[in-house]
Amino acid sequence: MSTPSLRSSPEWKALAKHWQALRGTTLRQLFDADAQRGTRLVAEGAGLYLDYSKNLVNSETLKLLQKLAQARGVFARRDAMFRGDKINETEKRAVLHVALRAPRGEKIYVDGKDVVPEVHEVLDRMAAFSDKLRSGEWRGHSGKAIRNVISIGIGGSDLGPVMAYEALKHYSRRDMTFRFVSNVDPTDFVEATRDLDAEETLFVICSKTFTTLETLTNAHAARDWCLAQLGGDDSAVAKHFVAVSTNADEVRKFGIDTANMFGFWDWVGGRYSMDSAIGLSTMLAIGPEHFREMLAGFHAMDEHFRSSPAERNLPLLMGLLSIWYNDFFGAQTVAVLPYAQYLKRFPAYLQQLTMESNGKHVTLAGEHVDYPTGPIYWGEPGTNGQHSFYQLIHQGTRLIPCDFIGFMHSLNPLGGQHDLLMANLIAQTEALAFGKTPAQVRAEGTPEWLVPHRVCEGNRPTNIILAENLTPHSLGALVALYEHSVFTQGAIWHIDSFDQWGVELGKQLAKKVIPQLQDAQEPKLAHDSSTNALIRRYRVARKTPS
Ligand code: G6Q
Repeated sequence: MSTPSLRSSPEWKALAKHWQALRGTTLRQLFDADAQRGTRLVAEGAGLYLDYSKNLVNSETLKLLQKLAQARGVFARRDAMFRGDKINETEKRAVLHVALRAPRGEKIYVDGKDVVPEVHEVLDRMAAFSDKLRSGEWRGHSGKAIRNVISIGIGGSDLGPVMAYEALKHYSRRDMTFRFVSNVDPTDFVEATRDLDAEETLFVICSKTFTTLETLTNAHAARDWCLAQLGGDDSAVAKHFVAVSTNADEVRKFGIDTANMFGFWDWVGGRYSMDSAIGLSTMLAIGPEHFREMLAGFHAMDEHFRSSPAERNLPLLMGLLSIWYNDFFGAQTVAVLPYAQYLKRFPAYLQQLTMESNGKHVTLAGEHVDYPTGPIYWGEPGTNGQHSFYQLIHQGTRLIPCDFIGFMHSLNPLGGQHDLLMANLIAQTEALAFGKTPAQVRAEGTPEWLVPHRVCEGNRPTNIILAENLTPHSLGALVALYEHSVFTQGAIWHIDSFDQWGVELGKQLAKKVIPQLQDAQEPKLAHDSSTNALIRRYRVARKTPS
């Protein structure tokens, strides 16, 4: 794909000129000039409400950003994704996480084959297995029902399941234990299993490739742990291990019966896979019906993204606003601040989705970009963050656009606590937008020398995303909102949001060093002097008892 330079396009130049004109304007002025702004710059879709009025934009900005989207082919690329075209150009793959939540009967073709029936076949198998396990019909090797599920995976094969389990804990089986092991640090596995009985434990090994070092290492540790408790009988593996993978050969080699394997496809990227069989642990926790509700939430947002007009299209608006701050204001990060304790892993999940997707330095044509791409996403649940890093957002020297996420009702109502939570969300966005002027600070009787310290300049932009309740449906819609916002940004930058060559490199790197740490013979080291010294130091320590 040949890429006309982004920065020299008329749409970009128009935005740059507009930015020059708008940059001195404050949110206070924008709100004063338009009494309806807070109800005008809002949009709704798939059960989510987006208030984007507290952004440093006016109608002209939005128009110009939409023109940019049009000129950069965002809509054509979106349609190509939904059609099953191979838009992951560096891996020559379709990008069809949207097919994972397509309703039965919809048709989406990859290489001439409708993939929707296969998706539902796997979902049905997952549901049948979940029902069996949750009802106690599926028994462990010694005949006991399964009460503990440990999902082993890493990156895209872990972050989604962990996040979804935490987010939907309210809907989960409370008489079962669900844990997640990802790190090759043995502590992760040991802590996850120390109080469990292997007779009642099922391992779900999640790996698209089934070759990932961390996951395979932990899977072997799990097998040893299991067999040690179950009398060393290899046939126990069939009752205590299932696999989620695209690689049947490796699954078989590991010793898992492929009858206990749940497949997915190369057109599902790791970070886009929580709604594929990678979400088996989610389904085991919340049950097939809730899982399907979650898929319906994803699908509702897909349809919204596909068919809503640009000015009311939530993911498109969020993606364009992100471009506005990242590329024109020079903002380097975005804070994601869920006012929901259940979403405590949501920022970590989003870090992978956003940064692995759009952390790219060349265009699809292989040219070095001359504009900043993917911003850094980070965050913590509110109100906790208010007592730590919000200081920098309010009064620091950096511009940090924030996404505030909240729910109208609590799943755990307790006195007026939910009101306090939401009051904080609302008040923070107000304070960030409008700050506290010197006059306001003085009116509080503040001595003059203290006034500059207490002034908050405001003008800090925020998106506010609200849903009625945290449900499987709203979680699905929320994740899809970010997926498509990431897509929009990547499409504007003309980068491949669906490859991850840097991650692939990481997978290779340690392989060379491992034998150099472990070999009995002193290895011949030809790294740089720092790496050589570190390896030697570790080898010495390794021989010394701790
Ligand atoms: C996701 C990435 C990466 C991947 C893990 C695990 O988009 O490719 O995070 O999910 O490296 O890979 P496997 O599922 O193949 O073990």
